[in-house]
This record gives sequence, C-alpha cells and structure tokens, in this order.
Amino acid sequence: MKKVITYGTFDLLHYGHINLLRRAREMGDYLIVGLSTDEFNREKEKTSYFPYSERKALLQAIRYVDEVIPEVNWAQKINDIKDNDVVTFVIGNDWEGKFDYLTEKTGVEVVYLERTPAISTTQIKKDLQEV
Ligand code: C2G
Repeated sequence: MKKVITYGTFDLLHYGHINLLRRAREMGDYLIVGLSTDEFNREKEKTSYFPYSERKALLQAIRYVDEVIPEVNWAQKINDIKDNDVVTFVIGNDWEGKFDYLTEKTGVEVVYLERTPAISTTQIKKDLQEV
C-alpha cells in the first residue's frame, strides 16, 4: 500500500482543498491528512471558523481522504512518516522548499503541488465581510 500524507488547517473547506486532496490521493492508494488542531492553529497564527472536530468530520466525508490524524506541532511529520510507512509527502507550493528536510530525515518523496488559483479561506472571509 503506497501511503501519502499531507497537512493543513482545511478551514471553510473549498475546491482548492479538494483539488489538493484529490491530487495527493492519486499519488498513492491511501491518503493520511494531518489536520491542525485548534491549539496548533494558534501557533500557526491562524484561527479557524470551524473547530477541529467539525473540520475533521468534513475531511472524513471526502472520498480522497482515508485517515485523519491531529497535527499538534511542526516536528511530528518525521515520526508520522516513519510510523505510518509513508512514501510521499504532499503539500501546496506555497510551502515550496520548506519540507525538503523530510527526505533527508526519512527518505520520503516530497511533492509541492500548484495551489488552485483565486480561492482561499482568507479570501472567502474577506468577500463575506463585504456582502
Ligand atoms: N491549498 C491549495 N490551493 C488553495 C488553497 C489551499 O492547494 N487555493 C492547499 C494548501 O497549499 C495546503 C492545503 O490546501 O497544502 C491546506 O491549506 P491550509 O489549510 O491553508 O494549510 P496550511 O495552513 O498552509 O497548513 O504543517 C503544514 C501546515 O499545517 C500547512
């Protein structure tokens, strides 16, 4: 089984997230999502509209997602990859280069995927304020 992993907050789930999850899943046959907890979001200086439990339920309803685990800190990726025998780490190219160290540490393939243009949770929040 070729396991793939990705991480994120996935708040106000939108088609940019779905495009990322679909492409990530297509790189293997099992996709794990490390979902940022509400506490870790604070470390990322992000606040999410939906709490962790709701964001998790939404992700679990997506056909491309096989497993959701909590993302509680920056350092856990190495153990997550080793403990789950993950072959490929995938994330949007807004993180280009930031996770190359994972290959040296675990041998995992690191893939940065093009972000979907013109959609973001921040933009959704802004647009809604103007309604
Ligand atoms: N994404 C995308 N296109 C968009 C918006 C988001 O491809 N228009 C991708 C991001 O690149 C990321 C994933 O969707 O790979 C989740 O986005 P966020 O929830 O914003 O993720 P982020 O807060 O960057 O968390 O340890 C890693 C962090 O937890 C990543």
